[in-house]
Amino acid sequence: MNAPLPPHLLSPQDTLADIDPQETAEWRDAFLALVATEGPERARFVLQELVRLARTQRVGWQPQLNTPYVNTVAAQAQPTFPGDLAIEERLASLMRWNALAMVVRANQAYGELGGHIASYASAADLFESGFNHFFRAREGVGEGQHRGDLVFFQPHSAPGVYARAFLEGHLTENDLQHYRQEITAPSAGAQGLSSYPHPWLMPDFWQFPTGSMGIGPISSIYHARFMRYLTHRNLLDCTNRKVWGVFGDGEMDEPESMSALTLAAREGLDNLVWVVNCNLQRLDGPVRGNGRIIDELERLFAGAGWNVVKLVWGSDWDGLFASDLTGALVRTLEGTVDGQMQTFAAKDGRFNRDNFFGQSPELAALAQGMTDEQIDRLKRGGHDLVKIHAAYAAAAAHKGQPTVILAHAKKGYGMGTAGQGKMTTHSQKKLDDTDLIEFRNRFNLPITDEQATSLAFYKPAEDSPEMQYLRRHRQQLGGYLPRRQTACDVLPVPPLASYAQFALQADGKEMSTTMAFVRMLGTLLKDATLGPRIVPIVADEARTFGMANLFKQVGIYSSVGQRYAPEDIGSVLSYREALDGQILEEGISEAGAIASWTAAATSYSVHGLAMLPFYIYYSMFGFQRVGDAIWAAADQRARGFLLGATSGRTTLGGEGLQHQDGTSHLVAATIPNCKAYDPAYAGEMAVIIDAGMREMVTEQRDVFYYVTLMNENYAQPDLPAGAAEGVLRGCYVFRSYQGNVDARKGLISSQNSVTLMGSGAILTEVVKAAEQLAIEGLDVTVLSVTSWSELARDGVACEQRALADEEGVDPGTPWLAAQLAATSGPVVAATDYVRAVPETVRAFIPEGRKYITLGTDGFGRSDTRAALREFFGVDASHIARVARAALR
Ligand SMILES: Cc1ncc(C[n+]2csc(CCOP(=O)(O)OP(=O)(O)O)c2C)c(N)n1
Ligand SMILES: [Mg+2]
Repeated sequence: MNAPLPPHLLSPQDTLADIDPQETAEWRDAFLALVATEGPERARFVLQELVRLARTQRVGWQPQLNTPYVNTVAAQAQPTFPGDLAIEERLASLMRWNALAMVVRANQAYGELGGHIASYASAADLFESGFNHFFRAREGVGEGQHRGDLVFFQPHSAPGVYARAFLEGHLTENDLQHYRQEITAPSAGAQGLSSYPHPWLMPDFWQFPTGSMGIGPISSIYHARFMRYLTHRNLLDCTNRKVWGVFGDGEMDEPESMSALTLAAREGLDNLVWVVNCNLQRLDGPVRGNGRIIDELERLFAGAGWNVVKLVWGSDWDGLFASDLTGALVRTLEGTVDGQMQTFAAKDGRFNRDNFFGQSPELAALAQGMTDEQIDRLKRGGHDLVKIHAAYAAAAAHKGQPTVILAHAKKGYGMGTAGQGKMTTHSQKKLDDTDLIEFRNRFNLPITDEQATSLAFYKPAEDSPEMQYLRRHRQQLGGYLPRRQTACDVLPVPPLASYAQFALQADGKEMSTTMAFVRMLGTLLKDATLGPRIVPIVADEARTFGMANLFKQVGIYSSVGQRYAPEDIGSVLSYREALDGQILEEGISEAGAIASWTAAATSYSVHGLAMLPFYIYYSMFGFQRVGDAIWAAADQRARGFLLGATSGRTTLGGEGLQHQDGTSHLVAATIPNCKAYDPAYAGEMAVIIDAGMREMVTEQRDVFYYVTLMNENYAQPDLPAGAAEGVLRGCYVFRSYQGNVDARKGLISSQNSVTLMGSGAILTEVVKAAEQLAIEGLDVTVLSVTSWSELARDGVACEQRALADEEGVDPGTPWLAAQLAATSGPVVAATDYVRAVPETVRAFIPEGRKYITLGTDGFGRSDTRAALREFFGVDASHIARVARAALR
């Protein structure tokens, strides 16, 4: 029945044979005597000395990262349970029931709605322990008030969180009836409950969007680190606050889940606790059917430097382990792989007596005193409130390291033959009458057969001991949770001219928009009020973008200061790390940097302290590389700047196919609260940054800005008077060129005007094309497009209003159409992005005007800018050629 672990999962010493048992016994006895007489500290010393000797003798000994397959907190070391166990168990049962009823009801009504029962069924006790004893809510943002813990909830266990909010009185029965029906709920006077935690959809409730596996875990690490940053920079004392994350064992397979473990350990984030619900199953089947996920995660986390607390067995196993004098029980468990353990979970007590305890006479003897029912009810650690509390308490008290609690559970716990431990349990959302009554019995729910089969929600009387207990415990922990709050300070933004005059009146000076941005940022950082709230973030590219001067100016954040003399110590650009350093240098981890940005960009809500992050990166490694994380940040209502530098497919010259971004503006346009700009000139960029800052930290709107920057140096004109509105709305008339009168006489076509539009670096090619065409006798108007997506949104909004045809509502004219109204001739648009970007505004080109788009479709490649622009057909001569052709 039990398969031993495969050899590659064993450490080298596991495979060694005992060739002299008598000698082994002597060593063993000597060691046990040492522990007994001298105590564990002395024993540890001697072991360490032996290890040192083994290493000097090159015996090839390696430490084992796995501890035995039992609880880390020994029964004797458990603190007294500080609650009323019976009440908490009843409460957990009620949460289970209401969560189950919510999902099954929704699916009875509309079979397509989906939802999950089995995950929360396995996690209910893990959630409840947190709610009753550990998760601190925000009391307020005043002096001395606790600002609350951060809790990341496993997304598909959301029904459990709704069930609790229902008992706490924050959601109504009507709301529960509209689980997964956000759109239709309001017409029934209810709040629709989103499928997963979505701050965008439930802005007063959910804080952290976790629906996409892996993003919750990495985000929780960077949020915990950001709390340290706020503390060390003396902006906000976060020392007594924690970040809790409840995640699935399957979710640990996501690269994002794992990628920042060493950062958490390196930074000593003892304000971070992960609870990994090791129910041994994911969606399709076992997480590690042929191994043990708890062992694997223990090795991984321990190796990464985390404190690991294994929560494997419930209290009723304590007696079994104590009676197991031969060690047969632990040995058998360690020889049982998860796939088998899942089968044991799915079967009844009788099966387990025969097939688990029946494996050896020693085990059979252990089970002798138990009925089949008792065997069936033997709890895994993740279902035992006392053991969970002990593990959480150990985690909360642990200093110097983040903690992971590996909680062993049964998926679909209590769903009986309908779902517990079943391969298909993840997606089960229907239960028949017998299953419902069995569930009721299993958890002693105070409901009738009729209530059970009709899936009646159950709420005890307000003055019942359960409800009083629930309220009292939450009061002691500062209030209810999750609750998303937005009260924060309003930050003033300095006048634009005070930091960007050089850009607004550039007077033809050559510079790149990246250089202009960095210069503006350097000045903004000096602003007494806003400056300290700015969070510059880089992913090992500060030098690429000419930001090295900021190292010295504001320092790089380091939780340990700088413990070395930097090689470039005498330089004005010296690499300076400091405890109160301001720059977050995330190394080569765009996933980490975007998580860091999200933490800063949501600080206004998570901490009640407005911060303003500027994350500057290679634009290719943003929406394309970590697009889902940006989507989650949008869901979390982030406010901040993303700066896609070296943007476009032809401005980056030699870097080639995997560095040249031709699509980020296309993706950015799909995110409703992202305002994306592709300015050509420093003056335009300055106006955009100014407006963005005001919108986000002064007016406090839930938008974020994506601004692309280039590294190409060219002459920067003054921002034309009155252009600011157009810059923000998406375009303005940059310049008009009168066709050369002599040349005009020679033109064959009767049409002699053309309109050119361009954005970003390609605007310079458009301008050159316009100059050429004017020499040839054409009248040319050039529109500088700063945002295709804003133009498209504005156009669509006008179109929608026109279609709605509501009385008294003026649909308005799309901004683009209005700008083009004063121009004539065919319209040619060129960008450094795929043609689909300028295509988004085709509908708003005035009727009868030809519209031709040029872009950089296809893979990028390396060559000079000139060669690339010619290759993609976005250089001046091609633009001019197309304009001429359009006139024919
Ligand atoms: C990025 C991503 N991929 C896939 C999914 C779909 N999905 C949701 S839950 C789940 C299985 C989760 O298993 P586990 O983490 O073990 O949680 P459990 O339900 O077992 O507690 C999957 C595949 C998702 N939400 N996000
Ligand atoms: Mg699982």
